[in-house]
Amino acid sequence: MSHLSPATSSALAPYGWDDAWADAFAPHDAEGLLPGRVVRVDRGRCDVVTAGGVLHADTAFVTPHDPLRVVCTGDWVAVEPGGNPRYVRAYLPRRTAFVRSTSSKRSEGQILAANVDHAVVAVSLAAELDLARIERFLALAWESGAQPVVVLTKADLVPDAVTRAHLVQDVETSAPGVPVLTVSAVDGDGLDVLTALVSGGTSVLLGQSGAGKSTLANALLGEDVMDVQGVRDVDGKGRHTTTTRNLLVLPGGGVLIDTPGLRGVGLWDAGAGVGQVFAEIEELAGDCRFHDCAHESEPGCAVLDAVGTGALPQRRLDSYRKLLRENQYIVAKTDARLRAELRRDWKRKNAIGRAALRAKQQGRPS
Ligand SMILES: Nc1nc2c(ncn2[C@@H]2O[C@H](COP(=O)(O)OP(=O)(O)OP(=O)(O)O)[C@@H](O)[C@H]2O)c(=O)[nH]1
Ligand SMILES: [Mg+2]
Ligand SMILES: [Zn+2]
Repeated sequence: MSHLSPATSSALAPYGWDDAWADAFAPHDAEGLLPGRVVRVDRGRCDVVTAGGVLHADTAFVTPHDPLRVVCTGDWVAVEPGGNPRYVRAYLPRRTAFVRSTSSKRSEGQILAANVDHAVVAVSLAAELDLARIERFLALAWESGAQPVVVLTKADLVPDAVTRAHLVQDVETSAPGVPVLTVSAVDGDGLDVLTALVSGGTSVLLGQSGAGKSTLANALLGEDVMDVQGVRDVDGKGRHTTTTRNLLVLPGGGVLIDTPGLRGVGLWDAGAGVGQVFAEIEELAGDCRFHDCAHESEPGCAVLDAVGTGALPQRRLDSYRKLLRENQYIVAKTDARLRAELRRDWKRKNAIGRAALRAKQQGRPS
């Protein structure tokens, strides 16, 4: 049981404070530290909302070399009651964390949001849909431990209902188990569904610059809190208007984190996430003749059969392979043992590939 006052608990409840957080905080309470949630991080300083209001604090104590252990928007922290500067002394173990690698070439992880329940991927309908990019976002979203949601924004720009339905369907086939919504901040279409979805727990808005994340945040807040800027005329890309990750309390309940647009999202140790994005492929794989089928050219491959009948789009399989490879590459860079295993695996796959090729050249069915 925690010693925290009921006033503290009720002041922090709108930010997601609950009994489990109070229990986790108990040792810090004993040291006289204050509980709070990080609502913004900016260059070594952060804003922490506490029962007594927002405090500015220094993160020097909790900024180790590992970038994944840096304090992040959404973290629950223990902050000093006073001092100049005032320090964040610890953060509570995260329930979930959205992590990406800053580039697909380098194995450097970056945490974008902590303790989120819904990872909302905003995708503009004003641009051509990039399903592979959506799959990439969703792999990280699943991996974070949050429930992913895809929100197709600017629906007013696709007035034709049939076209819209097709676009939604395309995304749905690329996102098993993920709700796909369309919204328009201009005419308010679909906002009620989104409002209901984000009214419980913490949601983070993710996506490219110009996708309309901050516009959505303002629509959900019912007031213009976040700055919004038009996309560039030349290429329709956003202007990177939002530069910090901001945590906001929604009037209808729930907490929202608006984030800066991402140029790219590299996978970060997201093997399980990739599996969930391609759940139907992993299910098919269970019916392959060989337990360790690589779905390249093996006989009795249920995945290739599904591609053959058209049940599984070739694009999905290609995308799955690409993300798996990228993920293995990133993971291998950080784990020598796995790297050795991968090399064995590649050798094995190459051997199978060569055998299949020989069989084909000799006119035998493979
Ligand atoms: N037509 C239309 N335009 C929209 C809608 N939502 C956003 N926009 C426009 O899209 C542009 C970019 O919106 P923002 O909300 O700033 O985009 P963002 O995702 O926050 O961008 P960054 O902060 O740079 O990551 C602005 O000109 C908005 O007015 C919508 O529902 N319909
Ligand atoms: Mg923005
Ligand atoms: Zn197979």
